[in-house]
Amino acid sequence: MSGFTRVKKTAAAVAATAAAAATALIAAPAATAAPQPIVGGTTTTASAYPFMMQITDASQDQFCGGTLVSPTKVVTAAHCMVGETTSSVRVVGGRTYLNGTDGTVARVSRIWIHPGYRSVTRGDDVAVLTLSSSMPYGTASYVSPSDTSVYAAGATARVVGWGTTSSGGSSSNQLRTATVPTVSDTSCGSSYGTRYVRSDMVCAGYASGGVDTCQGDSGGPLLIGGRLAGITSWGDGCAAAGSPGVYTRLTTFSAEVTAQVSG
Ligand code: 4AZ
Repeated sequence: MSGFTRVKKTAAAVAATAAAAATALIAAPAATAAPQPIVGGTTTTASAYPFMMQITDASQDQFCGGTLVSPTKVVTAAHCMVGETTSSVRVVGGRTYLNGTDGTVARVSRIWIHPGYRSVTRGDDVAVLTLSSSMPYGTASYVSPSDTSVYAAGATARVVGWGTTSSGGSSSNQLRTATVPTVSDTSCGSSYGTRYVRSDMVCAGYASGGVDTCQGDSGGPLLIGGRLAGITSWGDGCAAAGSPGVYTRLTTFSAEVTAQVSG
């Protein structure tokens, strides 16, 4: 794995690593990053994104994001759940701030990790948690298997999370959101080579970088047209030109997710 690849699920203990200067701008989308204070983006609230869940340890320390898709089901990344047990994790809804004590805390009764999951760069980075109690918050709808057109290059996607606001930086106490354009398979393949698995992944970000998900955003949503279309998965660093964020391509896993949500 590249030394720049960041897949840690916690914001803590990530060594600051200077991003390599991009040597080429590949199939640059016309759009450039809007000047904004995740990396880039703006603060938001749990009320604005009621389906946005904190995945925490038993002490309610957040290490990943998740998306509430039914009152008792949360979609997140497989890599967030490696080594976790139903006793070790909690799901927190309705909490805008990492240091808040408001909202609703649920225990987890079942963890489904995609059976094919091996590592983020090999795909299958999806998991579904079953909660022991219902979350009293609005749910997100998610893409159907046939909705593959949502990923058309340049589509506006929204990301949400409490992750670090720079590569190797600190987590955001307040929930943040940003928009990023989807990137073509050809362009993302040029960035990442064989680590980009077209069937299982989709990339998003500006050619010039500047706006991206980062450490601690993993497991959280990539929303397109207001629906869950991706899961924050990996990337080489954060917000660097030529290294877009990589997300789980949810259309590929939609039927399997539905089987878990229904079952
Ligand atoms: C992470 O470690 C992570 N820039 C999330 C997103 C990206 C990189 C790392 C993409 O949670």
